[in-house]
Amino acid sequence: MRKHWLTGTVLGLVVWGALGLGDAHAQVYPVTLNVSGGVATLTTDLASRVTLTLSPADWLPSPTNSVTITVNGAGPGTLMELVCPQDNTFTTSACPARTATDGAYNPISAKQLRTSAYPGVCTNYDGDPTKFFDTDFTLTGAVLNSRDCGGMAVIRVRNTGVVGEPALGFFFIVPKDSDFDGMPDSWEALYCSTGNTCLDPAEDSDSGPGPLAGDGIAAFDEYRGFKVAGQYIRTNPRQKINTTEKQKDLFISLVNPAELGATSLLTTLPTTLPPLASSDPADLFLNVKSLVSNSQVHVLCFTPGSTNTPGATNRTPCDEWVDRFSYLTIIPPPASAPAGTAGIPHFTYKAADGSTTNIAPPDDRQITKNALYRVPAVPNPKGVRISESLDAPAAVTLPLGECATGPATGADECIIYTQRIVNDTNTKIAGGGTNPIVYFSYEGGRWTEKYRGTGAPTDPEKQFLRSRHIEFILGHEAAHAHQLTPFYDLTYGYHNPEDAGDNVDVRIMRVVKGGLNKFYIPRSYNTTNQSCFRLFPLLDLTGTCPNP
Ligand SMILES: [Ca+2]
Ligand SMILES: [Ca+2]
Ligand SMILES: [Ca+2]
Repeated sequence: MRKHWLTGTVLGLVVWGALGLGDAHAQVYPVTLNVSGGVATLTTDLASRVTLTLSPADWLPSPTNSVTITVNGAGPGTLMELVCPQDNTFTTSACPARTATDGAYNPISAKQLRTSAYPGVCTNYDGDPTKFFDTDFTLTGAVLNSRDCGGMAVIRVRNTGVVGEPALGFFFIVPKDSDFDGMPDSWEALYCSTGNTCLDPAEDSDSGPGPLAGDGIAAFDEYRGFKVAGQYIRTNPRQKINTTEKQKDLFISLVNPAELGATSLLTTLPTTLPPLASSDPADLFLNVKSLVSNSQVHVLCFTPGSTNTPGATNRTPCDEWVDRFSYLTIIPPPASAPAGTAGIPHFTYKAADGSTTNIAPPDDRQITKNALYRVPAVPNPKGVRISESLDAPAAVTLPLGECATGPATGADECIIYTQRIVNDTNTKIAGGGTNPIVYFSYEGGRWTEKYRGTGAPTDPEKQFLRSRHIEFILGHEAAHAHQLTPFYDLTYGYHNPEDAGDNVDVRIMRVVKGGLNKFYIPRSYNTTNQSCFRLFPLLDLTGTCPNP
């Protein structure tokens, strides 16, 4: 299909430039693609009179995000078209609809100067199957509209009024991508000490924490980005300058509640958590975020204070990763079991074909369904799922959380028993009678008093302690998903003693002493545990971390 419109009839749709009087670096120059011996190289015509200017100049695509293109140096007869993935097709609007038989289209691997049609919408996002193979852009006059997180548009400008115009017209890559690897100059420049061509699209060289590089997500797919809690983000593929910066990205999802018909306690606890000081913020995931820097913990499909992907047979699954979870049941212990015996968690999943299973399907929790560059060592990186259970038998010796100590790519599932945590906290509060509450967190290598009450415990103080305890258990179980335990202790198992001040301490410490009811609740992981952080199973060669 070839569509044309003449400048004279739709002049208003083109934004005319001022003959390239702006900053030359902001201009996009036409490129010619040459393929020799299977190697594609671009020739950029820096002498071209015809260039493009983008507004905004540093624009990067994300769904429904658009950029206005100005043609500079154009003469009469200018026509701007989108080069479609299909052979020899150009359009001034939308490329023909693509179907499963077309398949995805990556112009970089195809070594062709055409617009991309990457699978899905973002690296992770799988919510709209009708967009799975769509061309990543449409054109409306001079406005290029993105339908993808990180697509590559190729624009052709025909300009018969310019002397020496190439026979096929001028071809431009938008956003500008000087080395034709799918990652725009402006994004690569964020990570390059000089220039903008330092990244390899297939590389996975994120550093820290821990000695193992990589997070299972290739640089291109980190550029293309993710839909996280409804927002489109790009992640950091490697450090630039700050060598202490942590780069690996951790994806986590909370199901609250996981049981059918249950009412989540997390819809109120985090939002009513009283900040004791502005420097001591309330955040359900704060403990987990101490593992990697705050900005690299991505909580999928999460709205604070709401139910998030609650368990229900007909629920709408979280559409930001492959989520096969359906609901959780706790099978009660037999009547003959000793008091305090825990029930057995029983997960139900719904596989891709709609069948029900009690074993997590292999693709469950996959966070890179649409990845273009699979990392060979980690072809299917997974996120962590934490399920909230409201199970609360009378006994208080039951676990407050559970997580398989398998690797993050295994079939592990984490549970936090919020009602048990609340009950346990209440018991500890009641155990101190009317003694004032004192709260400590572990900071700078020692327990630090953060708050001291002045009388009998108040409701906000009680709520605060419940919330801190839930934060601790959530961080504790997430740690087990990543095996952040440096050793197996005969007394404490895969934990530290309760006074170590780490998120994998066996439990929080509570001491009634000197007329005070003292709560010691860790909020972070120690450096030893951080050094064991991994996102996928690899044998630990240092001997200081547990092997998968
Ligand atoms: Ca590039
Ligand atoms: Ca990476
Ligand atoms: Ca990363």
